[in-house]
Amino acid sequence: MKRRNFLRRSLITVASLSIANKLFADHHEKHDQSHSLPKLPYGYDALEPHIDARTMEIHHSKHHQGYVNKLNKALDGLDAAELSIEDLMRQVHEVKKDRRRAIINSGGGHVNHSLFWQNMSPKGGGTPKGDLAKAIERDLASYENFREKFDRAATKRFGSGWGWLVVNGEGKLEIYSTANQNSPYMEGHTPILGIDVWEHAYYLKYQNRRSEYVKNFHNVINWARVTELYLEAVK
Ligand code: MN3
Repeated sequence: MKRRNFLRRSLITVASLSIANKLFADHHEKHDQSHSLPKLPYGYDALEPHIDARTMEIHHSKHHQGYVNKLNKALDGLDAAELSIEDLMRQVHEVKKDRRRAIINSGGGHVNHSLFWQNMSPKGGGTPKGDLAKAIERDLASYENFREKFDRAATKRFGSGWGWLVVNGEGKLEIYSTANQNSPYMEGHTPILGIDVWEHAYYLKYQNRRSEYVKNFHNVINWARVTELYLEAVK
């Protein structure tokens, strides 16, 4: 009888522990996993003349590294440190309130830049093909309309932020911009193409001419990779 009670109490404890939201919990062991700066898939000068080497070097090695460092610090001691960066941003509303803003800023900075580097290639440019081209025609009427809307979102975003092509919750393409480092994952969307319109992304070469930077970004878009990301998102 005694043994049965003990067993029941143990089961209740296990059940309530597994119900407790992991993201709220403090974690007292040292995490081996921490987020790290992804290697660029090309050289700093590979996107010249559209994106200059000095901008790429500072942007990747200083700005993105800075977001990664701040993210690891903000996650220190939280179970949320074990989530992938995409899952972390999807669930960031559940993170402890005193850490949430820091994790939105630094985690958003990490996930947004990680996508941005993949979105560009020295062999980029041209127009989307295949399934993505069909989806653009289905959801955004035409490539020309996509381009006009995307450029407008990126150019008109006041202050710092990002212009996006995303797959929304219904599997449809959408274009919009976000402020600061806010990520489309926070809205339950999957970003597949993003343009960084913080001044640090273009100021050395373009100064105040953001629209010229946005126009030239199209010369380096890696549509093959964007198409892969689209197919993964709608799978
Ligand atoms: Mn940036």
